[in-house]
Amino acid sequence: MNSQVDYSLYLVTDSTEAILGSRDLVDVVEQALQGGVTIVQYRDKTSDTGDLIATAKRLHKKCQKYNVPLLINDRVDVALAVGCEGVHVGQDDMKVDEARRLLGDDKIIGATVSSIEEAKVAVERGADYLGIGTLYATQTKKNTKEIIGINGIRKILSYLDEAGSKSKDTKTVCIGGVNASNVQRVIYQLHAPRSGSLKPKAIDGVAVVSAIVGARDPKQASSHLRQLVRSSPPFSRSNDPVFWLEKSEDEINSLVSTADKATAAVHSKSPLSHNMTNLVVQNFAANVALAIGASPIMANYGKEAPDLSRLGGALVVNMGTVTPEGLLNYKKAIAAYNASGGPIVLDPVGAGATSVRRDALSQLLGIGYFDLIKGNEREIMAVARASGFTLDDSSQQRGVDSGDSLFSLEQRAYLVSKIALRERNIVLMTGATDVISDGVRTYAINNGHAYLGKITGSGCTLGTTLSAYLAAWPQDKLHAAVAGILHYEIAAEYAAKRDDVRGPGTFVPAFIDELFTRGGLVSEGKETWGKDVK
Ligand code: 3NM
Ligand code: MG
Repeated sequence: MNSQVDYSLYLVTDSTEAILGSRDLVDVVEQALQGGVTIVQYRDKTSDTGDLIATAKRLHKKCQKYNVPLLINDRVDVALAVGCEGVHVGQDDMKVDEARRLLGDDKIIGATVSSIEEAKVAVERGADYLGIGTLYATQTKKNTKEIIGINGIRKILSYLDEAGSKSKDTKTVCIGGVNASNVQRVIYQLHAPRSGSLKPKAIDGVAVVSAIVGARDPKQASSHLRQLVRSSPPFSRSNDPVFWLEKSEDEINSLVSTADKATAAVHSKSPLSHNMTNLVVQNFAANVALAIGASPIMANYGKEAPDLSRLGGALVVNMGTVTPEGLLNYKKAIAAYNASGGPIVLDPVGAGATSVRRDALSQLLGIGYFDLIKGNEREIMAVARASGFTLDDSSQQRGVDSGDSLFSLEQRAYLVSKIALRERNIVLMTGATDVISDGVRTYAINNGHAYLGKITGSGCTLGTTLSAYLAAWPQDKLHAAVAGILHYEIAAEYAAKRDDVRGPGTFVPAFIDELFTRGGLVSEGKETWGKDVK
């Protein structure tokens, strides 16, 4: 029976004044059933046993009407008295195998876990599904043990994936702070795309309490959640990933023609490039955006973001000067752009340099989806760590400028593609050779000029450039980003070659000119392109 259970929208009830209020729980659950919840857990930590059984019986009648399983939190005796479909046990409750002996093989038994060790034990004892939490801090359950975030859930999913068929078959839901504003992103981030014949283990559903029980209109809230759970988030890629390809001449030619089209699209659409950026580069970034044909706005106040996010442009979050207030502003803007589907470029400037920046980066990765993350080698290594990878090299970044490479090109390509696969986005590691990947397709680009390393803000304004390309050519964001890099770096080459350019100072105005005039001519620089990375 368990294999047929639909865990996708899992309602956990709450009878407290703060969430249920003075309403009748059975009425609220019936409305949630009408809205489309797929499974219900009756969770009541305080009522007397007689009342628990009476309410559970009423709930069971309603659930049966909608053909939805009813589970009881903690109380195996209540489940037995009611004859409902199963129980959910916490770490301090009856053990899964003991509950199994009392309930039999046909009943559903779920367990709360927040670590790999707890998951291992619950699977061994025969749990049908795991409730993994706490995802995000929640007012609903204040005594939760640990907030584990997206990465904590991913670690448990990867463990289950690799620990044998029994653990692989165990279903999973995540719990804690899930609501309409984050549910699509959470599900997206907990579904690694298929790679070859392997289909990595993904979350089977989300469990919510307050987003439904605490809603003014529980029916409307659940039907909205159900619709969100079953559809892709606004930022999801329109095209399915294709597998890693050896790039042929044809493919390179098609990339060139896409690059030209994307460049033309930037000019014709003149997309908004909304920069939340640092004090050092604001003016330069605005000039670069204008030169490539985009419309810049430098707006660091998060409250403006919902309006700006609806204008068809893209957001750059540049962490160059991170402050607590700035972080709150970023979060508001990220939520707004994720909601509208407008692309976001994350530029984690100096991310590895201080604990404040590392912490800010993991907070941002935990609360938002970034279509593209760009940085130098050290910044991308900090991104890898924040995304849950363990790296051998423990060296911390010293400044915001990039030093010599620690890795071979192949290693950099591997790292970038792994992060992109996990984050389901595009990752760009800049350097003498830039490496960019969406986890499946990976390119190395050798364009650019050493002067870019001698002026301030060349990395930041590349981020600005990429935002305009993602907004103008959303149908293939990876190729749009490659086009943006080529436009930017080929312009730098032309500028550096000019007779009037004698050093970094004269380079800057020449670079802006070349960005402006060479904008439509990406294919001209084709002969200088770098080789693809295998
Ligand atoms: N268990 P909301 S968090 C019942 O982490 C429960 O095990 C949790 O409520 C755990 O959806 C939680 O309102 C409450 O955030 C989740
Ligand atoms: Mg419990």
